[in-house]
Amino acid sequence: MTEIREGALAFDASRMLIGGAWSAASATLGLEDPSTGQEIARIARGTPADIDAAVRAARTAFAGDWGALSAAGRGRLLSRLGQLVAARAEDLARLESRDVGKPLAQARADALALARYMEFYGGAADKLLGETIPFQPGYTVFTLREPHGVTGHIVPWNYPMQIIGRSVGAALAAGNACVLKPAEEACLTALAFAQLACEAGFPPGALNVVPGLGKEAGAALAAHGGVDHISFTGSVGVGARIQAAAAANIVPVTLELGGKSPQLVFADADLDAALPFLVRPGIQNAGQTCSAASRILIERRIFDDVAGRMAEAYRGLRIGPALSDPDVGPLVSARQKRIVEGFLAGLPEGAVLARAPLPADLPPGGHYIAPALVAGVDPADRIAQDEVFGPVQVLLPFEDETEALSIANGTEYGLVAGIWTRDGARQFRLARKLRAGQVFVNNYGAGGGVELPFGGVGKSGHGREKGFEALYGFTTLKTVAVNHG
Ligand code: TXE
Repeated sequence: MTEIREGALAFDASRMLIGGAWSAASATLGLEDPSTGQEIARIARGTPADIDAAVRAARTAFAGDWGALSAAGRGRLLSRLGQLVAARAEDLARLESRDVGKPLAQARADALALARYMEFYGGAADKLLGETIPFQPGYTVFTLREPHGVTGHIVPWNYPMQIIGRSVGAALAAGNACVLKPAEEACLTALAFAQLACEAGFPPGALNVVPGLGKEAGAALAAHGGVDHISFTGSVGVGARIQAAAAANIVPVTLELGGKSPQLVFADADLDAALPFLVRPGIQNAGQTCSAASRILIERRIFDDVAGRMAEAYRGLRIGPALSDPDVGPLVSARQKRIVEGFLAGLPEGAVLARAPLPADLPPGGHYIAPALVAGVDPADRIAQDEVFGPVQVLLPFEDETEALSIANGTEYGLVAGIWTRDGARQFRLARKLRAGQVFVNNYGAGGGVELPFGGVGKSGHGREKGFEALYGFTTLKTVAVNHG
């Protein structure tokens, strides 16, 4: 038993939500505060049997009370859940901050995004329309958007609230019953969210949460024959395994994997406006963001100017424990820190242009790393090709638009791209030619708007989450042809 208290939130972190009941697990795992390295809770180590029970509970809900609700009824429940999340946003933010090591202001934005996802998908639930199709005389043909049934959601530790909001929110709005497997590194807000869903009045089994290890609970969920759709956010390697497991059951998957997202800065850009958008998406959540702007491509004649401004911004970054609301908190784990340090250790002499200062009084057990700005490397080098998932940005010069495009499109990934230019024709030209699931012109991320469909191409994955588009992925289309001739 581990009692977690944060403001008005209080729950036993070692339990799982299965079929509306908070069950004890046969074993537990330690959950660490990345800011201090201290254990903050024991969480359930869900087993394949627990996953099986959760999938069965979801199926029962889908065939029963949850499946019988009208679309408007589902929407009302989601809206009510959104209000509960909004009312506890500060508590949820503090919980996320402790669990993920995320600076408090960033965790607050995530909590508000979770509320906003519930509001958006609550409003969208009864607006998912089919169509009528002109056909032969004597026929009426129409389509129905139907839920898959039971959906599995395997989420990572970097943005638990945001990812649960966009994936579980859309799946529930479309009428699916969900089984959620949060990450072993961070799952407190998933449990708090589930508690609020119970409070909002969701029928038992509509949402089930089974924490546990990826290779145990996660693998069991991906391979379960009773799951009709899998939504996964995480690494490319595990994504490939999820897709293979789903292939064995012939079920669709949505994969949101990594990225090596570029921003292209042209000499005619408004640099004052661009600067915060160049730095922030590189160091936000200590760079542990799938859409991190990890490559900054700069037109050669302004390279030194932009590099100098970014270096200055890096030297001013405040690093500290997450709840002290620094610019950059710790990495999530000792393992993640080792991965990032491994990348930096492999750099040629002099490639680090600037590093943020690490304060001397950081808690000794925390997983802190000084953000690093890298330059003078080749676009084909590992640091410019692979996802680092830490506060490291690579600066690369280009001569002209053709070279910029070739560097930008020259990785296996295709998640996000940013363009900074005042030239309107170039904006449209590049927006079409960049290989990415989303392109931002003279901004980066558009404030994370929940309305904007999100997903990747290439090794960044496939399928779309967020926005109305996500609802299509969480439904299957039925065509009905009535012969009344
Ligand atoms: O990811 P994993 P990790 C990338 C990033 C990072 C790397 C490793 O580059 O450095 O992945 O991070 C569950 N079957 N991203 O190890 O292992 C696991 O329990 C089923 C990018 O944390 O992919 C967790 O819930 N599930 C990314 C989730 O998968 C399994 C976010 C993610 O863990 C499983 C995170 C298995 N065999 C990491 N193995 C993004 N796109 O934002 C693990 N899991």
